[in-house]
Amino acid sequence: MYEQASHAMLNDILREIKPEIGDFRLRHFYTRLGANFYSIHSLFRLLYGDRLDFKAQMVSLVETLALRYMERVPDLRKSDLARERDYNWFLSQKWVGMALYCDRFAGDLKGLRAKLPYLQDLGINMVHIMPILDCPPDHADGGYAVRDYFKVDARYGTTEDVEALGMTLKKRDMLLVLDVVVNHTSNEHEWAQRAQRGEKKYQDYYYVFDDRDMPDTFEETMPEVFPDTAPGNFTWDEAMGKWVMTVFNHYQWDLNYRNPAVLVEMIDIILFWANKGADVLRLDAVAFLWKKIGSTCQNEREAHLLLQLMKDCCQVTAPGVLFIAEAIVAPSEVGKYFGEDAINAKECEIAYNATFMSLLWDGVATKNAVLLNQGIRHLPVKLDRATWLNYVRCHDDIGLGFDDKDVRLAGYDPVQHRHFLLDYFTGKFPGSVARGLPFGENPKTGDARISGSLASLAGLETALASKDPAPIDAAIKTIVMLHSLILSLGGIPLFYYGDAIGTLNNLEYLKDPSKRDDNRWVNRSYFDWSKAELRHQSGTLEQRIFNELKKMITLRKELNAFADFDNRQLLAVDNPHLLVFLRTDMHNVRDRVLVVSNFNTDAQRLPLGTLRPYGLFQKNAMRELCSGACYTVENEAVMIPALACCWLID
Ligand code: OTU
Repeated sequence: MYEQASHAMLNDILREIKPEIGDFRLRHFYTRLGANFYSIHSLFRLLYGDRLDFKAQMVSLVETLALRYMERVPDLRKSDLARERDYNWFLSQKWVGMALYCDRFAGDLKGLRAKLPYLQDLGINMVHIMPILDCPPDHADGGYAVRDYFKVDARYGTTEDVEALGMTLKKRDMLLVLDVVVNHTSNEHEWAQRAQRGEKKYQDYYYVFDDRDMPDTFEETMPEVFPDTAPGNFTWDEAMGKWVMTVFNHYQWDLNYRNPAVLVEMIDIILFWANKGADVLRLDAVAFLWKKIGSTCQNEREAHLLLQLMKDCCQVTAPGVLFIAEAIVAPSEVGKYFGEDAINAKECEIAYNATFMSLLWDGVATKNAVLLNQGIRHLPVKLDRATWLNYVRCHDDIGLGFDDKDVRLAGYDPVQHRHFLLDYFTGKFPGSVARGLPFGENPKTGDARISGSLASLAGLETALASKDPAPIDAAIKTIVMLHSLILSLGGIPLFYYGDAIGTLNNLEYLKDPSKRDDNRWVNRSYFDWSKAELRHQSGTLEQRIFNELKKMITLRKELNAFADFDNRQLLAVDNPHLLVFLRTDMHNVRDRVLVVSNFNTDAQRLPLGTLRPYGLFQKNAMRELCSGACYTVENEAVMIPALACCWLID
C-alpha cells in the first residue's frame, strides 16, 4: 500500500543507509520493501513511535533487511521467487513432517545426512531438527536456552553442516525446519553477561528490576509455566544485584521487546537462519513475547504486532520462508497467530494444533469421541494460506488445554474430567493401560500436565509386560489410528521420531542431574536403530506400526482431498464413539474421502441416516483405502471395527 508518511520515511531511509547497500543488485528487495514498508513503518511506529531513537532504529532495521538480502545465495533467492509464484505450495498434502533431536536420532548433523534414507523410507519430507544452537550444557532446556544464536553447538556440528544438510534436503525435495528461540536467552548469552557486568544498554534488553516492587505486581496476574521446578517468574541475579524476569527456567531470561533494538537483533537472527537454508522457522513460545502489568503476559496484542513485523520483514528479505507459531494457548487464542483482521495469514502461516492433539488424547482415555467432536467444531477458523501443524506427540508435555465450555457441552465437569484424564494417563485410574508421568503439578491451581511417549501412553508398555497379544494389538491400533487422524484432518502432520517404531518411555534421564527433574525427557530418548531394523521383520510390532504409517503417508500424498483448503466437513453421527468427517478435493468435488474413526475398543455401528444426504454409501458400499477392504451397508448402518480409522472412497 502507498501512503505518504511511510513513503517519505522510506525515501529518507534510502538516502541515509550505508552506501554499499545502494550499489548492490537489489531489485526484488526494493519492490518487496516498497510493498511492505507501509505496514512495517506503521507497526514499528505503533510500538516504538514515541522513542527518541525511533528513526535510528528504523534505519537499523532496514539496513539489517538489506544486508541479509545481499547475503542470500542465488539458490535461495530462486526458491523465494518460485514460492512467490506457487504461493499455496505448503498447503499441498504432499508434506509430511517429523521432529527429531539430531544427536539423539543420528549423533550429529553429518550423521543425520546419513540417516535420511530412514526418513524417506517412511515418507517424511519435512525435517524439524530440534534446537541445535550453543547452550550451556547443564542449563540448556533441551536447546531452548540459547547462549549464541549464530553458533551451532559443537557437539552437533557447524553452521556449514547446517547449510550442507539444507542443500542435501533440497535435492531430495525435503524441507528443513529450524527453531528460533525468540522469547528468551540463556543467562550466559553475551547480552545477559554484559547486563550482569552493569552495562545499561544490555540491561535494557531484559526485564530488570532493582527491588521486588514491579516483580510482585507482575506476579499478581502471571501464571507459572514450570511451577514445581521453576516457581515464580523472576530470579535474583547476584552479579547484577537485580531481579530479572525468567518466565520459564531461572536461567532463561525473557527478552524485553519494548526495546526496538531487541526486535532488530531477533529479526537479524531469523534472517541469518533463513539464509542458512531453513525453509520453515519454528518461533518458540510466541505467546509470551509481550509483558504487561495486570495481564497474564500471554497473547497480548503487542505480541501479535511483533510477529506481524517479523513476518513483514522476513517477506522483504526471504519471502519463501514460513513461520510456525509455537503457541500452546487456549483454542480461542491460537487462531490469532495466523494474523488477525487479515485475509491471508500475516503472522505465522503455520500453527501447532495443540487443541486437536489434546482432544485426541481425550478420545483415547474416554474411548469415545464426544469431546473430540465438540472441540473440532470449535477449532478457530483459519485464514487463507494458513495451515495447522497436526501432531500426536512432541518433545514437550501434553497440556489438557481444551475449552471448559466444550468440556461442559460434552457432559463433563471440567475439574473432574481433567482429574480423570490425569489419573488415566498416569495409570492410576482402574483399568488404565497408560504409563505417563504427571508434569508441572501446581498445588495452588490444581493443574497438571502429562509426560510420556506416545506408545507408553497408548498402552503398549503395559501390554508388552502382559505378553498378551490382545492388548498389544489394541495399543498398536491406537497408535495407528492417532496418526491416521493427523494425516487426514487437514494441515501438515508432524510425526515425532521414535513413534513409528513404538518407542516406549525411557528412564535414562534420571541418571543425568541436569535432566532428572524434568520428566519431559522420558520422551526424548536415543533412537534405537536396532529396534528400527525390526521394521523389516515380519510380525514384529515395529513392522506392524511402521508399515501401516508408511502406507498411510503414501496414500495421503496421492489424495488431493487431503490438501488443506478449508475442505473438511465434520459430520454429526448418532454414535458417540465415532469421529466422522468428509474431505473434498476443491478442484474436483467428486473426489472425496470419508474419514471414520472409532475410539472404542468394541466395533461400532455407523448409522447412515445423517450420511445419506451427502450422497455417501449410495451404492451401499465404500472401499477403505489403507486395507483395500469393502465396507458394506447392513440394516442402514456400517460396522466400524474397534480402534479403526477408515479412509473410505466410493
Ligand atoms: C516451549 O514450550 C518449548 O517447546 C519447550 O521445550 C521449552 O521448554 C519452552 O518453550 C521454553 O523455551 O512455551 O508456547 O512444557 O508446552 O513451555 C508454549 C510446557 C511454550 C510447554 C511450553 C512451551
